[in-house]
Amino acid sequence: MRYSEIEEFIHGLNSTDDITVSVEQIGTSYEGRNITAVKLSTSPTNTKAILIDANIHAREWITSATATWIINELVSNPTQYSDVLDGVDYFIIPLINPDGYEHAQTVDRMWRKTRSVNAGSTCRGCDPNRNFPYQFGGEGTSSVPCSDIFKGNEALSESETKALSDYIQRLVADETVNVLAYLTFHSYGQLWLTPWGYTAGAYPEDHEEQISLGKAATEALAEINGTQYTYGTGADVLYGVGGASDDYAKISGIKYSVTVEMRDEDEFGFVLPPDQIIPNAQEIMAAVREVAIRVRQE
Ligand code: ING
Ligand code: ZN
Repeated sequence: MRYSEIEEFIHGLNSTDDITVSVEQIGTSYEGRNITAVKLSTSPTNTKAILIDANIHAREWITSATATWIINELVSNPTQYSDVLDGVDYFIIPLINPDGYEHAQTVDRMWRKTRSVNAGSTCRGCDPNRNFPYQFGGEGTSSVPCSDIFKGNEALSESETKALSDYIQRLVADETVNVLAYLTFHSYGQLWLTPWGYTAGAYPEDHEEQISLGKAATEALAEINGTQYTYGTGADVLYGVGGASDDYAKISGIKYSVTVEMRDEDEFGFVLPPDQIIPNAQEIMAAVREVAIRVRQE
């Protein structure tokens, strides 16, 4: 779907007796597009919640397709997903970088960054997953505007990362909401990446719990279609990254924080064929169910 179709889909959602859908604009992109969050709730007494975002990197199209599939599935059949929905609210931002996404849709399929203008450079944008204010400018970042991992001139320089950061801070400060998990949807590689992502060999005090959820979620995921995921800290499994959103969510007080690298391993990469959208989404739903089960136990 294009940005406008995703917006139409979101704004066309309706609450029913079984599920309440609330749509909120949480920010505006550099080029003026809406950044939209969807809240799903099956009970006004819920406090526990899971926050999900997708497509912070423009070319990772499978991620917004999966987020919208999950929203549609939960809103259409809430009673069939009681293990996902009971006692747990969802805050889902299906397209956090709409400018980059539209650029990838129309001009450059491999675009990754935002689309902001960099003073003194003809290269646009920064890597939004290097732009958060924890370990900003650390490993795996660049100060060169033309780099695909350009961190930006300062943390939260981008309206997209500011919108997400403000939203995280608002939810964390809300005494009626207890956000216990943050999932940020990326592709590709079939990886379940836990904090810390900023450097190898660094672990939060609850590392064992992050890992036990990673094991449970990736095993449940594999049961759907046999897709194998690797789990571990982002820096141990991949490479160290400063200023990423998962570490920022963790340091902001969200217990479980995960970068989910969806299909595939390397055959099609970012250009995943459309016939893999639903199988990918179905197996990701199984992983989300495991996160919900864990969150319910907290
Ligand atoms: N990968 C992530 C990136 O931002 C990552 C990998 C994220 C590593 C967070 C460690 C921590 O580079 C993709 N596909 O963007
Ligand atoms: Zn990514």
